[in-house]
Amino acid sequence: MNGLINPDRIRSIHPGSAPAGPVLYWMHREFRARNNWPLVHAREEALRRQAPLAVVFCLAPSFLGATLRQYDFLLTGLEETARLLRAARIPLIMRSGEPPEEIAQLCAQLRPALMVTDFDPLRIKRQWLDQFLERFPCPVHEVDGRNIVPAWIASDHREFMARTFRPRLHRHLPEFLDPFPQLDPHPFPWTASVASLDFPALRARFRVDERVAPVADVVPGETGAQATLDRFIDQRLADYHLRNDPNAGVNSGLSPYLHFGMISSQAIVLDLHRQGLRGDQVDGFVEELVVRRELADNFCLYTPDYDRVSGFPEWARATLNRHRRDPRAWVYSQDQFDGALTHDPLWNAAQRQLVTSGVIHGYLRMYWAKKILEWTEEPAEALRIAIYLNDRYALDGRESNGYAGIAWSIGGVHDRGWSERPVFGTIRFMNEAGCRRKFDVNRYIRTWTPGQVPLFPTPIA
Ligand code: FO1
Repeated sequence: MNGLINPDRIRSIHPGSAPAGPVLYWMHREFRARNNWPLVHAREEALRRQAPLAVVFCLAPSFLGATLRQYDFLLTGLEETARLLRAARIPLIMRSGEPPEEIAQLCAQLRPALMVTDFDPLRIKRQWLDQFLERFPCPVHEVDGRNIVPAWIASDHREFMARTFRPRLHRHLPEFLDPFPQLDPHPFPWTASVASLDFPALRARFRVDERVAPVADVVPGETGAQATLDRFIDQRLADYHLRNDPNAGVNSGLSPYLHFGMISSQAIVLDLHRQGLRGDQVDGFVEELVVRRELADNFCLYTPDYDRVSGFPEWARATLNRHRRDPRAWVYSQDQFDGALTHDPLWNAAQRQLVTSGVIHGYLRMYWAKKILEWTEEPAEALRIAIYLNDRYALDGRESNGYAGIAWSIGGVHDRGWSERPVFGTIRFMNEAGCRRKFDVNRYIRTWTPGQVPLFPTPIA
């Protein structure tokens, strides 16, 4: 390899002539200065051209139902990243508005030699990039800063099971688990004076729903992410076999940071190796961190309708269809689910954990989504409600991992058929008895619904 980055991490999205000009990195998924391959590549390209380098962020007026909770987390973390970039003499230019329009206007001023940007398989991000290029067709390199094995290398098609995807990934890992270079100060100073907002001005532009408040006990940003990882490794990893017990409190707490790209999964794995950590607990954690997450990007990259019933595998669509007329013992509206007003104290507790803490425990998220399937008139409505609630309250919603997890629960994505039953057909079933075999359900209910006596009224006839 000629430089510091494996060229397979880079896709040239738009060739075109490269006039002399600065290099820009449009950061919209990997909100970090350290261990960031798109930034490493942008810097290498700027060095090669002896050109200035700047990072640009555009605050979108809305983003998949995000509320103040997620925007506050993102911007607070981004302030720290801006300081780290400034220490490397790389300015963070900030704009607000529709990203394709704003970034194109900025490029019309700066006439960059090259735009580097984050890979993101979500529909909205493909649209941003397409609309940007319609307005300003400049050379664009897309770099996968999210996955250890770039999504287009891991597989060139949709993988239907982790079982077939895992060996592909493990085959490529040695080649892509290379160390990140340090972010040294950039030698070619940024001299252009361009319009850029500051953080108070950005916050003043908020037009988001403020009813979902920021979460108090999670510190946004790269330092908070690293501290959370260190605490997990020191205090919880050894007990990670208890990860399916929501009362055990052994999960890493890293999902909000991974969602906003404030920590790199590759850097986490390199950290584990550097500390000589291995064994079943580490394997279990890496399975969640690498195999499941990179499978989720594979799902969204190769399934354009990843958030629709039509994106479910054929066997799942058929079985759900066969049972779409089955009577539902309970039927709830979006508002009843949102208000944790079902007959089921366990489901209500899971919803309150989501609303209160911005995260829902992994095992319970499956139960939570499956019950929405069971208690709605039809699968499309269940999928819509589950995505709406997850995107509205979860700090780690609005990304491939969330869409794949909900599609697994409701539509058998990355799963197989099980014994047939009403409503679910052969979609894997979960119920409270199953949860009671795994963990202390009453304790979890008490934790998340203080004062609520578990009520079991008679089902709707
Ligand atoms: N990316 C942006 O470039 N600009 C935004 O204003 C923005 C808001 C936003 C709000 C909530 C959220 O969950 C994500 C948001 N993102 C924004 C994108 C986001 O950071 C990435 O899509 C995820 O990190 C994907 O993993």
